[in-house]
Amino acid sequence: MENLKKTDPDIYNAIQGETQREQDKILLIASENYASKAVLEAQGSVFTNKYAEGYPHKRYYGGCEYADAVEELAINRAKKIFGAEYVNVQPHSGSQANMAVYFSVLKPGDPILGMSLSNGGHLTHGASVNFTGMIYKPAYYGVHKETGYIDMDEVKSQAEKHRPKMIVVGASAYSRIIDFKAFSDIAKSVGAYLMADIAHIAGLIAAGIHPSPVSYADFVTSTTHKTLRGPRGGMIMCNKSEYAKAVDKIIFPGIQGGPLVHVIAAKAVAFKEALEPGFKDYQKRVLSNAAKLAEGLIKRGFKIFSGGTDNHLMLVDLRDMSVTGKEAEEALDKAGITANKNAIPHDTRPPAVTSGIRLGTPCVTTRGFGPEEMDEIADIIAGVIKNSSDESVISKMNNRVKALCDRHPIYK
Ligand code: DSN
Repeated sequence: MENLKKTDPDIYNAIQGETQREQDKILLIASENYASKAVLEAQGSVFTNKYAEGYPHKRYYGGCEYADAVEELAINRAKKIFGAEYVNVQPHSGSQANMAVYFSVLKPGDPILGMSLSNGGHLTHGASVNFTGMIYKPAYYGVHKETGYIDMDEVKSQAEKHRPKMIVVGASAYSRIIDFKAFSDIAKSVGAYLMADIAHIAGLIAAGIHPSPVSYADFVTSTTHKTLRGPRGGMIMCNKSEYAKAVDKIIFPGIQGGPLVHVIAAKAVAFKEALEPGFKDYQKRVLSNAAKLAEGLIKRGFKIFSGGTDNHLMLVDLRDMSVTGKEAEEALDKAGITANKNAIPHDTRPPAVTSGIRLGTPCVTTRGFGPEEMDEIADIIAGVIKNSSDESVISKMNNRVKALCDRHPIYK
């Protein structure tokens, strides 16, 4: 990065600082990952210079032969991974992907049904502060207060009551397997479109270790940077040509201009990596690490919401403890563990405080941590949360974090 260092030392230093932070901390944010060097190289390539409005072989600019090749590779690899007929790899983000689906088949004021944000859903599934809550008429379902599993009876009764034009299934903080077929049956029974937002679990689905919604949902959207381990971005899949046409038109020229060809190139690289045999093994380890971390925390007296995890994340339920989600997040940060506070479904504390923390294992698994490290991390987390105001304990825990991170360098 010699050129950057010379041209802009401030940005160079920030990148160096961030690289060091990602090395020295244990990253447990469930939606993050370490993209490979190959992905980073493609994303940092000359394709950032290229305008390619339109789609392969139907562009509004000349000189798109390499952009076409890149986008076709990305599309074909994504089709192969997920078994979808049509894929649009241009969405700049998961939010843009979702927006394109809504805009392609709904009208302002149409009723929609999604998982509530407070129960683990996502902003773009109808939250009042989001465009989806402003433009459409949202209704919500959630999880059982007792079991923590999605309440399918509530999904059905809400669908029958509100007659949504679209049902959205997917979550940001849900640790159990999602029954896409059951959602599809309900959507069909009320004549609603079904959109599955698999942003969090795309990598698990790609590896075949979480059921896929591709044959059940009318639209499947995702980000590419979470468990899928690609560059920051979005994608949309569907199986009907009329849906694909509508989505393509909304993405461009509807809501986006020139595609980020450098990001599409990096998506293609990530998809190639996802088709390699090692990817399945990686995703299996993400899952076994999450299970081990949950087990380690339960063993040390913590409650995991819904009793455990079937995927890459878990919600640590602090409702019975004196420490809030906010305090836990801050104490963990001091000890070198990066995680986020998260409302527990039916939380009585406000969203800026919360009674939970969300932990995920995609990052730590990528850097090579296994079951032993998971148990040690559980021990460190327990030490920190139970002694959140004791600086000497936090400092000891920080030394243990550093030792773990030193043993597993990133980007070696
Ligand atoms: N912000 C993402 C997450 O952390 O789950 C969702 O978009």
